[in-house]
Amino acid sequence: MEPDPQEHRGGISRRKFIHLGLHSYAGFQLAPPLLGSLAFLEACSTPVKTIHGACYHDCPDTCSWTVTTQGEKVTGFGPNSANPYTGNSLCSKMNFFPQEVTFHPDRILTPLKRVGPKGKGTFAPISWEQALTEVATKLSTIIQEKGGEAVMPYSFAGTEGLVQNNAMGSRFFARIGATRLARTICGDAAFAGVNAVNGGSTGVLPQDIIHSRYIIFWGTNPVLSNQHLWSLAQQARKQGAKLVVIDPFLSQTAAQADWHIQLYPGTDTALALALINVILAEELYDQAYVDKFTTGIAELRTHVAAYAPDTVAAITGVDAAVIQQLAREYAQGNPALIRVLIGMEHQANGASAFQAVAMLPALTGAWQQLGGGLLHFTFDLFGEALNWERITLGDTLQNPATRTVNMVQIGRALTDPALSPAIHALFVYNSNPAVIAPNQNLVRQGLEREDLLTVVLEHFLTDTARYADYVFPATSQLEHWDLLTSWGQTYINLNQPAIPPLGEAKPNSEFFRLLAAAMGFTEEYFGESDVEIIKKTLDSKHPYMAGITFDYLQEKGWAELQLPRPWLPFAEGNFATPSGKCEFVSSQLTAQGLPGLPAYRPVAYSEEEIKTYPLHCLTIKSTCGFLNSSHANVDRLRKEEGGPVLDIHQQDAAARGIVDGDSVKVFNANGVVSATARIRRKVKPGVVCLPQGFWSSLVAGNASANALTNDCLTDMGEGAALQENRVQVAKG
Ligand SMILES: Nc1nc2c(c(=O)[nH]1)N[C@H]1C(S)=C(S)[C@@H](COP(=O)(O)OP(=O)(O)OC[C@H]3O[C@@H](n4cnc5c(=O)[nH]c(N)nc54)[C@H](O)[C@@H]3O)O[C@H]1N2
Ligand SMILES: Nc1nc2c(c(=O)[nH]1)N[C@H]1C(S)=C(S)[C@@H](COP(=O)(O)OP(=O)(O)OC[C@H]3O[C@@H](n4cnc5c(=O)[nH]c(N)nc54)[C@H](O)[C@@H]3O)O[C@H]1N2
Ligand code: SF4
Ligand SMILES: [Mo]
Repeated sequence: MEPDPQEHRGGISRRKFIHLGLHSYAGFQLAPPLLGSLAFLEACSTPVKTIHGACYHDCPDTCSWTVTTQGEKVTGFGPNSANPYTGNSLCSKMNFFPQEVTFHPDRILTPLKRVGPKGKGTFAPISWEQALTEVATKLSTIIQEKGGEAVMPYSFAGTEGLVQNNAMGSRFFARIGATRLARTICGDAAFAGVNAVNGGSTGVLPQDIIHSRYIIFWGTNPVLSNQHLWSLAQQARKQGAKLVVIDPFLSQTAAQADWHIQLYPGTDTALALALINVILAEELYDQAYVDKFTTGIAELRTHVAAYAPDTVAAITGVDAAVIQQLAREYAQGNPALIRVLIGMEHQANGASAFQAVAMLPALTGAWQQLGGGLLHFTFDLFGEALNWERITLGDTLQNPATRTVNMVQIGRALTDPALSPAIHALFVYNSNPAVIAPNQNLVRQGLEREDLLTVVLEHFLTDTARYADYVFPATSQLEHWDLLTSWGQTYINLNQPAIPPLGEAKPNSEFFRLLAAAMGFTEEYFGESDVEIIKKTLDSKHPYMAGITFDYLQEKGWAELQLPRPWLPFAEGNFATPSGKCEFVSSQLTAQGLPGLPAYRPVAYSEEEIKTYPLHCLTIKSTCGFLNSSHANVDRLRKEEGGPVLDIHQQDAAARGIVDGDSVKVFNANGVVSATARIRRKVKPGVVCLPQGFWSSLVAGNASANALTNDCLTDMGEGAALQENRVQVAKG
């Protein structure tokens, strides 16, 4: 039976509890002045507990951590260094997680009801019971009058824990027949491209990067986004590996590479096809591997004839000689690894770029060596290993005929007069669409609708929560159970609550249980506890799970999937494509009537558009301190970041009379963002770059990067072309 954390509260009032919690953390660090005091003696008699958990963020590292508590106080927090992959460090965003999130003074700790205009952030506290009754009554009326599809969930990976992510929410929305949400803003386009070639995205394991001797980080910035992989790459470099970064921005990773290849944004498909052109022309490919384990080489050869280095130099802005040198070095790199993650998927033809890049290791036979091949996602391994039945129950319960809205187009969905039925109730959890979704002004216009019931489950009054009719306080990772898989490594983690929920916070799962009850739903599946869901999910006979049980995880916190070693998934073919081979011409795509080979297809702008908005604007994760929009309200991290900075080339700045440090406005038909100009050779002429993640409510001009982005979808995978934006910049 799941322990009831409330039981341990011992009747401490919410205010006192928060006070004690905060004080205790500070007390931990300021212990000496307390020595000899009564408080200190009392503290000594309370046993110290160590509780295992893991980071919940949408981050490929999924670090294991330990929390020490004394009574209900958090007295210590840090990495669980026993985990050999995530080791001795959390990241700068998370080092002070207890103070900066769980005990942050702005944390929402009671349900809130809106008392002012939408978006102003004026709320009054309300009891859980009253708030749930009001929401259930309004929701029932909407469902009765407009149908279940008038209700829409909006959630993403604010927590990656399998339970709090969506195990119970998905059941609730299936039960009422709500509009389904296509959760494609991250990863789907990348997956679609790699999947077309390899029939899945699992390739090289991240820990095997130490064996690589030629490493290409292609459109990924691990110094910020994947720090443990970055440190393993440094080990490989010490053994002689060369590190190449392909990125239109001089990222923190590019700055530390042996070779930075700075192409124009969105031109990777052309670059990859040019590398193939050179590798074929110079006979640098592995004939035996290609003959045995691939299909479509003849078509590929014909196709890449149009991508000669000279032609592609003009497209990518990368010299033909550089393209040739890269092709030669890569083909002869031994073992050669290409690391792709997410970055370039956010271009309009991002999926094609992944498709083209994914062909390279089969062409050169790199898959035959440990540390050679493509390193992408690892989530398929957990897909095989675990028993997903209780996590995906909501999907099973869904009526497949229910309509789907793409999360990328939430602005359109909330404002489109032709959408029938219109969305009348929106439930946001684990996401902050007013910051992270494209076309921010349209999203806000939708959220401003008086006839939209908006319910937000959150830790903080985010830009999205400010528009809510009701905000419910969510627990943080220190206060709830969860099970964590990973999309970037091979360890599973059990997160155990270290302290009782602060104030009146409840886990997402509990919110949906209570709302289901308030709606009069009596299905048994709403009664399942978080621990029951976790135990059933771990109940798997798959060999990867050998010895990994709930009890084991409760004791240790983490476990590595028991994968066969050496891990060489495609050394002898065995691709999960329909042909079982690496498909240069994708049969899965041709079966859908799509071109089987990737091609470089630039977005066709009119001359007028190019003249009005001459600069390509990237809106990337260049902030070290934020994770998407999370932590953007933490003073320490915001101070470290300063405000939003626009990287601009000297030439483009001079043409506009802009000097380093000037205030500038970046604008297009979607909106205007204020920033400080930075002229540091980080971008090529014609390209500018803004960080994503800042909350509009906390920056000058009340708008952040997504005020400039478009909600158009990528070529495959229905992803978000967040980096395909044209803008103009002016001083002021
Ligand atoms: N500090 C920090 N860490 C994070 C996050 C964060 O917000 N902050 N977010 C987390 C999340 S949700 C994710 S998905 C991962 C993402 O991690 P990454 O895969 O590293 O993705 P991004 O940071 O989006 O982009 C990586 C790089 O791709 C480059 N890029 C943009 N367009 C192109 C292009 O057309 N071609 C090429 N070759 N490169 C391009 C960008 O300039 C950027 O430097 O990071 C996670 N970790
Ligand atoms: N312009 C531009 N836009 C982007 C990107 C980009 O590179 N450029 N990157 C995109 C990518 S890759 C991604 S993944 C998305 C990410 O977009 P989101 O998934 O919306 O990520 P966050 O902004 O971090 O918001 C997560 C929210 O979940 C909340 N949260 C955390 N834990 C819990 C919990 O247990 N319960 C509840 N109820 N809430 C919780 C946090 O407080 C936070 O406000 O953004 C995308 N948007
Ligand atoms: S955000 Fe990523 S690197 Fe930082 S602690 Fe969490 S999992 Fe680790
Ligand atoms: Mo992401």
